[in-house]
Amino acid sequence: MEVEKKWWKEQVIYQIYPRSFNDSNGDGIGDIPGIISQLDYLKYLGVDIIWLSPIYDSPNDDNGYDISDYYNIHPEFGTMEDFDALLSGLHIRGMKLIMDVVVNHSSDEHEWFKKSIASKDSDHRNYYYWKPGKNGGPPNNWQSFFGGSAWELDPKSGEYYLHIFSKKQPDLNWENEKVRNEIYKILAFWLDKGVNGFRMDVIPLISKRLEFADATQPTFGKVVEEVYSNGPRVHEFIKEINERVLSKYDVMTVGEGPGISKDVGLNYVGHDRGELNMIFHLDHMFLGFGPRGRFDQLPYNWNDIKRIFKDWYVSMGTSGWVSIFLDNHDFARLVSRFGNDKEFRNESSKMLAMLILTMRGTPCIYQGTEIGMTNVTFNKIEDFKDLETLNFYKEFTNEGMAPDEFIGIANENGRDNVRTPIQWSGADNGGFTDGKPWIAMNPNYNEINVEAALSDKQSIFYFYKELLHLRKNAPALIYGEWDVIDQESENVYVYTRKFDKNAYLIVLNHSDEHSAVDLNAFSAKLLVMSNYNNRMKDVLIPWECRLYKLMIN
Ligand code: ISL
Ligand code: CA
Repeated sequence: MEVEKKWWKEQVIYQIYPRSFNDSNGDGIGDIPGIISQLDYLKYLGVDIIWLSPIYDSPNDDNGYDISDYYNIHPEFGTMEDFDALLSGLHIRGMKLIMDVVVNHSSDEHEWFKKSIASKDSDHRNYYYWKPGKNGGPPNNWQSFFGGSAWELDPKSGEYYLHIFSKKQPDLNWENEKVRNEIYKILAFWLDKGVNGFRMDVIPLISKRLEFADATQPTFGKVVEEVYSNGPRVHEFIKEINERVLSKYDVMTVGEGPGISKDVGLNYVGHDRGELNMIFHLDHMFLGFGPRGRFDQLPYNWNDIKRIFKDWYVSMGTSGWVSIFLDNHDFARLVSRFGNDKEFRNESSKMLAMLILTMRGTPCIYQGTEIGMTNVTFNKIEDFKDLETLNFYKEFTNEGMAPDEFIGIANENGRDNVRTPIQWSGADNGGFTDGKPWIAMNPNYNEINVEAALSDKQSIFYFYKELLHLRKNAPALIYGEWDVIDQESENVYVYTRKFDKNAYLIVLNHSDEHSAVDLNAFSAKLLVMSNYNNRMKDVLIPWECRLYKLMIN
């Protein structure tokens, strides 16, 4: 069987985290008019689909992933008119927009929750999960993703409500048909406006295991699979979303999901399942997460990453589809984590660009990565804004970890690394705002910024631009079979993509070392792109990448 052709396989996604993209009115917060003024920039780069992180009304406990009104734009981002202008601005340019839907939970400030918490007899009580405590404590031992119990006591009723994320993100009760109907109405509202699809936040978590048994697994990652993810009705619910809403439109969906392993991936995206179009699986992103998550790091290496890519490729076969990405708003900057953001920032950014744009899957580029933005170093806890970092800071330092040690770990792995604003120029605050940015700028904006990137033909930006153009016109890079040449090689990643009579050879050095490579098996080849002007024979320079066209007959 051949891979089915679909527009969302051929296009490339670019994620905008609106708070940090571009501020138009000097309040220090990126906004929709700010995005609109940069649409030509995005078009010039050559991306197709904009994934907009949440822009709905929200008390911002988790920067918009806690929604208090699904039908309104947060005033700090603008108005519905601004949104409509953004959507048409994209469509006029031949681009698309996908919304971030966060429907595993709402904000505790959503009117449903206000009614739900008002009384035990409220007709909205069962919009959420309420349980009596056990032995003077919460109903079970479930832990929240952001630390502490996943249950919060409401002193008035004496019952606890479930919140897998922060206590300001109560989990919606999908068992309740009224909740589902409300959600379908919301999705239809945005589709009727003309949006082109959805990124579905933590979608494998929407069906709960109603026995609410204690978690028994030793690591948080395993607990997620044991108790949170892939619940008994998850596929029934996703199919219903399709039948009731999505199937009536030509749109795409990408499900985000902790707990979707390669073994269950096809259940979500198999081409005959009627569920999602593709997934952001997180296996490679969770590498190095210890028993207690990202602030509890374990060593890992490139062979672990390569194994995960391989496993997913095999398990998807020609039936399922994934998105390929190495960063987003929840993880460290790609070049700081997987490349070398010091002496090889330029080279390793380009090598990683080549990786994500030549694998099988829809590439997703996070804002700022196209100019090689890096992690930031904060020196005091007050500089951090992310609730996850702040919660775990308390937890870990209460247990005796030195504050500086925690801050060091947060500077490597925390989510604020990717949330510092886009550096548009070398002007004050990197040209992001005329006011005071909501989170400190990365001070390296003098050197790393869009203006500098656009004026240098050798920049990371132009490398992305060229690759994006190349991929668009190379079915082999989109649909082609993927064959890894030497999976276990220590520093080098070599693979081919083949489709009909078209084939490419991709050669990547993912290390700071000069590394031997043997390409003699590929005699007839033409170099199309590389991140160095000079090459050595049988040796790759640190972070070198090459893309060849293979001559086959
Ligand atoms: O970043 C993480 C915490 O360590 C991830 O585990 C993350 O919480 C998970 O991938 C789900 O992420 C999504 O839902 C969260 C939100 O905070 C993230 O920003 C979002 O991408 C709750 O809505
Ligand atoms: Ca603003």
